[in-house]
Amino acid sequence: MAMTDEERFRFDLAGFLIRPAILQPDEVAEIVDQIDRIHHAPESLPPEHRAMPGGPASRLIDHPKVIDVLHEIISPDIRMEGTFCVWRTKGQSAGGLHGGGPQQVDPIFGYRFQNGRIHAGMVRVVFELTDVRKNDGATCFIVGSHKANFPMHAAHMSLEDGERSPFLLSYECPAGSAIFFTENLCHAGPVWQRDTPRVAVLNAYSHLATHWHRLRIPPEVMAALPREKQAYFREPWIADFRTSPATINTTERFLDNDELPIDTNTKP
Ligand SMILES: O=C(O)CCC(=O)C(=O)O
Ligand SMILES: [Fe+2]
Repeated sequence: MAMTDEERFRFDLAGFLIRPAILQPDEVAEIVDQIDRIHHAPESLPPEHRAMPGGPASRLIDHPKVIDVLHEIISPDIRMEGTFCVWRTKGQSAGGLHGGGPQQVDPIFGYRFQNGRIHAGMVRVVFELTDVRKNDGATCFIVGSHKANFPMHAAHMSLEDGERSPFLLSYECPAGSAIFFTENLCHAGPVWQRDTPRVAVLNAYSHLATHWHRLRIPPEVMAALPREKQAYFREPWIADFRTSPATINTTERFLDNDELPIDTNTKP
């Protein structure tokens, strides 16, 4: 168990958790440069670095301080579900509050606590690559809404100044921090308020047995990843009973056999 008691308590209580400054400044700078070029001069990058999670950003796929949390709150068997990056300038936003409450996008996103441990469905990991201060407009959350028993109430869904729910929380953190949240938590990407852009990578993970979003990762980006990182995009299943004993879809099996398929967006 790699999470501290306090981290576990916080994630369960609020639905999100911050691990501050888990990236070194040079790692942050390299990924910021990549995202800058992706948005403003993609041809200055090799094709396999022109989209997430390729190039310098591939470091984030299996960052040990992220994976240990995911193993505990999702499962030891996880896959990467999706990834995108933002270069968000002042005035831009991702949209309003969504998620939370009992109805859920689908029960597969559900947040449960059972047998002494957390079982989160899809989990988003936001890497903030610029310093974030209070009220800058980073991702915000209605705390506890991942466990809410009543539907989200209209009186708590505003992002307007003076009309915000007292339960709407955001965060401040240094560049290089990771924020984890269950996708069943009500959240929003509000209007960015700073002159310097918000640069962030938003990755999503889920249980190895599930697959919600079809991948949009360009094949050349996927093909250039090392096999250990491609393992996060292996087929979504646990056991194959066509063999006896059953074959288990482990990372080790994937690494031992280069023929095993990677999920790409070339399939119809
Ligand atoms: O852009 C943001 O801050 C939040 C994006 C979002 O809603 C999500 O990642 O699910
Ligand atoms: Fe969202």
